[in-house]
Amino acid sequence: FSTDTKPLYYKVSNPTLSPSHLKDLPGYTRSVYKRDHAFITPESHVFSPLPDWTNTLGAYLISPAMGSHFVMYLARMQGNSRSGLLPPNDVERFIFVLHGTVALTNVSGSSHKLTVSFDRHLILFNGSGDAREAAIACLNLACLSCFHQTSFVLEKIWCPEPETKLFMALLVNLWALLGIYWNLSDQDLNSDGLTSHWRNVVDSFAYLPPSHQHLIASDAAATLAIFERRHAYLEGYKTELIVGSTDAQPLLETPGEVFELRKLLPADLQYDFNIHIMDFQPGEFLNVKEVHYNQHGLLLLEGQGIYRLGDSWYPIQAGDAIWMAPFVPQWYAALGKTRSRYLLYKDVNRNPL
Ligand code: UGY
Ligand code: MN
Repeated sequence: FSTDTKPLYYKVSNPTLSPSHLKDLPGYTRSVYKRDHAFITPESHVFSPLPDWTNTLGAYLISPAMGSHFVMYLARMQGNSRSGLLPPNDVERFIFVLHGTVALTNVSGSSHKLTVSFDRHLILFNGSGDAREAAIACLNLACLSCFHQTSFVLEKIWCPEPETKLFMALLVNLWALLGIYWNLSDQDLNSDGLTSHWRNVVDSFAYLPPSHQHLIASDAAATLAIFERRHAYLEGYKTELIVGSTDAQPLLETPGEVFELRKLLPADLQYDFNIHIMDFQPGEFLNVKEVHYNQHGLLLLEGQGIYRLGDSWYPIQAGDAIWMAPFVPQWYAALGKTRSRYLLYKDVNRNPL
């Protein structure tokens, strides 16, 4: 079988500082800071030890000093790292794993492994059509997957004999159901039952309610994108700890738009913000030239394109971050040859008055 071994969201930590001849030009940066927006690119990140954390460096990309009511920062856990036990009072926290694996433990002792895996595109190939060979190929796949603590995107099973192919598809899907790193979210056996397609859980996020004691720990290097804000309480409503993965979230309707939208938090009243994952194919763009009261924090996870903010137009690539103040005109068009995916903070469900 063939695999593409770049981890998912790899480009966020390893951005292409293109055009490359500008990368080392003294004093040059693509970063911009204006009254109603900021565009922050990796060459201007400044990391320093995060207060209350051990062996962790942080770079605040958005903070109230800009006018936001939230912070967005990157936390680089360097190995043998721990978060502080408590974020400040009434602060809620959202973490999204960009690289590596962390353990999240909460007060009651329950523990979750949050990881971002290799997004390997896999084509299973069984030339002879022999069922035993097929079983061995599938077993190899399962071992590889566990060994790399990773998962695969199965694109195609190639096999001359329909029965064997069906057998392989069933085996692979069985592992998908059993495997700890695999979580079947979409399955499609086509009409003649010959091909199988499923996507695995490939990333992880967690929402921690305000003042909720928890610990994030990592033995090896890991990078997180973190959003925090002081929770705007609503009487009679309480938020809950949430752990999840982008692929497990349903695709939502986007009337009048073409991008694919997933929300990582429930659209329920208790939550005063949401995190959207927005996917654009190259050539797709926002139809609405949005101007709205909500604030945004954005991290481009994959791809490249042009972001319009107010009267400025920015070439953007994976790893770039944006602060959008309320009412800044905003628009995006995806370019290049690969999908654009961004992570977007948006305050919701509260009267702006
Ligand atoms: O939901 C939003 O406001 C989103 N569509 N905005 C954006 O992508 N800039
Ligand atoms: Mn918007």
